[in-house]
Amino acid sequence: MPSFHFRPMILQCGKYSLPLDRPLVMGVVNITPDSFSDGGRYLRPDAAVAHARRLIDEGADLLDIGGESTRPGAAAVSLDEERRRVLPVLEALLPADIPLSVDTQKPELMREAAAAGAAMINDVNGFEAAGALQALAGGSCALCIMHKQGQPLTMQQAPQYRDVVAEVDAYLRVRIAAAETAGIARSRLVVDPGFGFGKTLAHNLSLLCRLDRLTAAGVPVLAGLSRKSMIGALTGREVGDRVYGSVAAALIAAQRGALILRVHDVAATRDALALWNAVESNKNND
Ligand code: 9MG
Repeated sequence: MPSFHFRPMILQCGKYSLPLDRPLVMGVVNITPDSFSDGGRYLRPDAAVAHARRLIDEGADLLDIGGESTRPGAAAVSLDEERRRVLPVLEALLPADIPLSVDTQKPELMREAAAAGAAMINDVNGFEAAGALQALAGGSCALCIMHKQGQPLTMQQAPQYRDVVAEVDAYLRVRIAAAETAGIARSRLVVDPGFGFGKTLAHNLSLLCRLDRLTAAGVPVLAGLSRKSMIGALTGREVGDRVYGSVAAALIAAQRGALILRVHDVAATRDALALWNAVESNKNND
């Protein structure tokens, strides 16, 4: 935790300027029939909005709304279908006055979501699609640049790295530079190692252990570990039963410098962070 005199990074996130003086909790809102953790539960817009409001009540600092599953092997969704799922939920949540992120890989939807009031675009494809960075260059919304190896259909078959931490770090730095070249200020950028996206358990553990290395690029790090297969592999638990493991993983990520935690279980994560924050703040009294 930063000390009292520490000047926090500020993330420009649409109309919000978020001081990153403590890790923020990003609640996941999946409007998909097939997400690995909660697929189909919130496919109807009113169910998704009600779920989002629950996450806000639990203390979410921001929400990530997605209309296309990114789990390994997931079916692609057309632009029209993704738009039909995401935009009504985004619009219904704007009055909640909380930064809303849209998880999409499609430049057209990035542009439409930003125009509709999204404060962040979260792209598991690192804004590599033609026109993705340009779609956002003129505005103020934040960009979460995530690393993945391969494509969702096959990415978990045989991921390989010589040095996973160095390679992910190098990729993220290249994408930061690409965003800056496209005219996007560094203060709008977030990076993410992409746990589970073309990574074995050993790769995920190396990245979590050395997350501090990724913070050195000077851009806030987002970590998404919640309910992932890595937690299942380490605890032996099914996806609906991974809350404790997910909270532990989020706390470890925060301790290693992650400033945004993408989670399904907002209340549980907030409680764990409250304890950590209290202990860390107490250091200043010593
Ligand atoms: C959409 N999505 C699923 N997992 C994710 C993760 O780990 N990070 C980000 N940025 N997005 C994710």
